[in-house]
Amino acid sequence: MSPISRRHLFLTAAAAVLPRFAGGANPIVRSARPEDLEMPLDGFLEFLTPVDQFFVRSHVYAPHVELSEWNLKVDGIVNQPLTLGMADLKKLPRVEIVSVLECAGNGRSFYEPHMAGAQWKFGAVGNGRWAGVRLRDVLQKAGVKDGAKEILFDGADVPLGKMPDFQRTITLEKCMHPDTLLVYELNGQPLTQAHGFPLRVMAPGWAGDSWVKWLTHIEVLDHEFDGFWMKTAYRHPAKPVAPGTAVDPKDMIPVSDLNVKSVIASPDGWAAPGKVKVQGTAWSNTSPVAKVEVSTDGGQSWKNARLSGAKTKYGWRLWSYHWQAAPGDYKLIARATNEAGISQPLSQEWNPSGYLWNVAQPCAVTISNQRVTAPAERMPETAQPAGYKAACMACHDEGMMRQQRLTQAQWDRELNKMTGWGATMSPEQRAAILDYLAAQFHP
Ligand SMILES: Nc1nc2c(c(=O)[nH]1)N[C@H]1C(S)=C(S)[C@@H](COP(=O)(O)O)O[C@H]1N2
Ligand SMILES: [Mo]
Repeated sequence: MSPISRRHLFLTAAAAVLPRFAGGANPIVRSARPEDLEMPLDGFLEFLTPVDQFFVRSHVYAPHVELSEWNLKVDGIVNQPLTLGMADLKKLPRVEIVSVLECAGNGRSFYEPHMAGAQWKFGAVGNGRWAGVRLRDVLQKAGVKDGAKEILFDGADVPLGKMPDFQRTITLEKCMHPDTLLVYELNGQPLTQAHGFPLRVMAPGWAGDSWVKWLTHIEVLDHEFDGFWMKTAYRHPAKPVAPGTAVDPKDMIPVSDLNVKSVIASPDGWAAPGKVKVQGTAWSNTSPVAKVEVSTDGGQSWKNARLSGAKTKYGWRLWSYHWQAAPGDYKLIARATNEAGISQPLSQEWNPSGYLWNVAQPCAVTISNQRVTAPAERMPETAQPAGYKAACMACHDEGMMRQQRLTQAQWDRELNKMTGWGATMSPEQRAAILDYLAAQFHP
């Protein structure tokens, strides 16, 4: 097979029909410690995502910040370094923007072959009304000097073990955009601890990794930052690669803009025959959603869905389509297109870290008078090997591993990464832990 046709084969396989039933009212706990929570499918029925349903992605434990002791330092190549308290920030004009926040890794669990990382399905995304001040106003107060290249953001969170501190840079151009904010409120309430109290970055249209939480320090740089979370993590290939390829980070570019995307929230796997309301949300990057089309026959024919909910630049749209459904098994697909004319792809390009999943994803729905329910998830039962708890659970719980479906070779690489970040185990323990992980949490 030529490389081209082989790639096509893999791409088609990656877009295979997936069983649904990801629903449920409470956030789905991917990891309890540190906290990674996913919004259930029901969340795609709401215009604004309630704070207690909003997904949480924290690489480490959420720091407890006392507002009375907190301040924001602004320095680097500026005319006037600043130390600002919340009262100082609140003197600047207040700006409110509705925007989607989506993790770059949302949908990672659908990629084949699988890769390590939080195994999100649909809900590492939410739509919020954010309030705060323009980052530009703060930067102009400090006076950015000529030669500024990018801006570094750091939060109050402390790394686990020898893991590198979570620090991210954003281009000067995006920082100076009037819609890039430092926010202190979500949906009319002060940010909660999980979402970055008291202040976080809001970079609308860009993936969540740029939205640094618990912000304490802004540094204007005259060079490209070379920290781990910019130079190694959150990069994806500029050109397509074959699924499973190991790509050198230097041959990849940083993740920035989100992709145009839609999710079907309902029906979730099953509906009774008759009039069925197919509905969900659709969002994009800095180019708003223009239309959503729905297919009930696996992509052979398409109908326009009705868009509803407020039309904002960065928020998601609600959409719905009334379908007269006879008993049978169907493949439903929703496909969003943005104002720039970019549509969701019908097959997904693979990338090594599983970022920016946005294929128009077929979902299987059974129309029947007999209710169809989700199969129960099986949990591993084998006894844990010696040293496993001490080596791994010092920093995080087993939720981190339970989500993964990795090969022995991939687990071997994860163990190298973790020992590099401070996990300690003897060679015998390492061998037993590797066997256990590969046997329990495999593809
Ligand atoms: N300081 C800090 N900021 C952070 C993170 C983090 O671990 N530490 N996680 C980032 C990632 S990867 C995402 S997707 C978003 C998630 O924001 P949320 O938890 O409010 O949904 O926060 C970002 N900001
Ligand atoms: Mo993320």
